[in-house]
Amino acid sequence: MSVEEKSLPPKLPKSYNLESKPHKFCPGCGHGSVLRAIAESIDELGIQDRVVYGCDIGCSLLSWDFLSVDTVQAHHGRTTPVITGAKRANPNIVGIAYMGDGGGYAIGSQHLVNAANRNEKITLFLVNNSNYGMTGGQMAPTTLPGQKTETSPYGRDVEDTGKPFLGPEMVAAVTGDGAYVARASTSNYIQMKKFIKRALENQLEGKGFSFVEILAGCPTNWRTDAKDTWARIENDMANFFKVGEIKVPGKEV
Ligand SMILES: Cc1ncc(C[n+]2csc(CCOP(=O)(O)OP(=O)(O)O)c2C)c(N)n1
Ligand code: SF4
Repeated sequence: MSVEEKSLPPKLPKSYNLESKPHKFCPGCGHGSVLRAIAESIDELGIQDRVVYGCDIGCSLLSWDFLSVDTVQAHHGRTTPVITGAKRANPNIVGIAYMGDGGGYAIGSQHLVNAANRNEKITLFLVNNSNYGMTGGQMAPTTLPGQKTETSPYGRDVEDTGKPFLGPEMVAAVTGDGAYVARASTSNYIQMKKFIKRALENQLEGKGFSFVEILAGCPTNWRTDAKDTWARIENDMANFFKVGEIKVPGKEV
């Protein structure tokens, strides 16, 4: 019996587009596990036919054919108003906007601020890998103090460039009642999936804006091996960006 015959087939989410697998992300990239958690949550909630998924500019756009759901791709941060428009036109859809920290917190940040302020009933997942991944690892609003990137070769100087941007904390401050806000990490898959599923449930219950930032690795631009990628997410990033639920409807957190 060959190795293939003896191996169990991988158990893949039903909402995956199998034709686009293996996916296009670099080995060890955090986008893959975030998208898997989104796909598993879609399956468990039975919403595959209702999802309208929007991906942004940046490595997130490599997910344009990742899922077998209705998909649209938009410019930096504009994914948020595009999905807002789809949801307002048809409130029965489940609108998901997916983007990186460059798209959400820098180049298209105005869209995040205003959608959050209006408490739009959509769900936004933002992957924070502390740099601009797709364009070769430039400094992003989330780059850690002292972190070396292509545009901060001596390490980020916060006196000069400001402190790393705290997205979920900002969203929690500007959203009204009914919003769900959390920060997750790819280093804790079970918790990450729980927050992702809750953010989708919050939209299904019609409560308010739902936002999850996810700490993730970009080993290609960080130039890290598996061990150092993990250590940076679990130690350096999680020490600065506090992981947990920040705003939950009807609950003090
Ligand atoms: C207005 C504008 N400025 C710059 C670019 C070039 N650009 C394309 S992707 C990208 C970085 C995206 O980084 P991020 O949103 O953090 O996503 P990641 O690739 O890290 O997942 C940039 C700067 C662009 N496409 N449009
Ligand atoms: S460049 Fe970074 S964010 Fe983009 S696919 Fe590769 S590891 Fe992922």
